Amino acid sequence: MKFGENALKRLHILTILAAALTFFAAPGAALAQDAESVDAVAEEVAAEVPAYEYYGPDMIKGQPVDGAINIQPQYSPIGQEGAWMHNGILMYTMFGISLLILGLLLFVMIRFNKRANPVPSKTSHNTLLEVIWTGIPIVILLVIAVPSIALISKQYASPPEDAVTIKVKGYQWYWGYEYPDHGVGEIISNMMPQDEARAAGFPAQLEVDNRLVVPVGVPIRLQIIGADVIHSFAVPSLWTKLDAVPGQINETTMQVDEPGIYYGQCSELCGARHGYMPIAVEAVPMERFEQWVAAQGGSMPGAEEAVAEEAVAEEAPVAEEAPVA
Ligand SMILES: [Cu+2]
Repeated sequence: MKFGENALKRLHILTILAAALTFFAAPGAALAQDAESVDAVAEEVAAEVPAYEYYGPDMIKGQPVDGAINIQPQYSPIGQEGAWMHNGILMYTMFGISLLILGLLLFVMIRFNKRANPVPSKTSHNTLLEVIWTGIPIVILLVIAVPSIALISKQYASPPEDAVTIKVKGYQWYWGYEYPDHGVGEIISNMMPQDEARAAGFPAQLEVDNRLVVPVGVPIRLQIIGADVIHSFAVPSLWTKLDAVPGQINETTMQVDEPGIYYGQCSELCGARHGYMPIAVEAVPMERFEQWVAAQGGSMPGAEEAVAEEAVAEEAPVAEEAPVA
């Protein structure tokens, strides 16, 4: 029967078509499902990671003020020590010596002028006096040298093993900050346009678009290098200053005591826009630093394994549910 044959053929073709459809559609459906779950996870992650907001101008610390005479306030352990060296030892020593010299000059001018002392003494040597005026300066220099050399050696001490590593790169004319421990690639930090900075309450020519965010209270290993010419990474209120030399990594330890914004500048004449490559350090508590790292798409060292374990634990019940659906 012709009709029956045709019907059979049609049925056959339909079966093949259906099979083909199933074959092609099934993986498609699976993919779609995967894409959906990936989207869901991404959304979940985005919901968990709030966008990081930089500190406002109320957090600016360690800025120089008008009419001050000492070095600006220090916010690091080594800076405290440096400030003590300057304010507690050097300033008193300089002041004392200056007063002594001024007193001696006035005494000589009054006591030994032509009217008060018409017949001058012919003395040319006085052993005791000579020993005193050689001995006292030696003692003064020794008193200064001991804490001074100790301070220098501390400034150049290697950072401890567990320090947070940040690579600082000086460019003509901006800075790059990279966080290899946290999987955060280089962040470019440019000066904020001056009118924009002023409008937001920040000091012009010191504020930047992306700050160098660091955790407080822990040592930070700064690995400093120049990309093109010699720059110098300097933040006075954190007692940090080191040249950024092309082809050579210079290492120093920085530690910030308190959360805040600390400003610095490139301190090596590096070209036309040398004066326009400021440094802004934003020191934050560790939880906030973790937030910032997450907002950059990085993760805390050791966190990746924990996340992987969690993911495995979460996936298991989903696999059990799948056949039911
Ligand atoms: Cu520079």
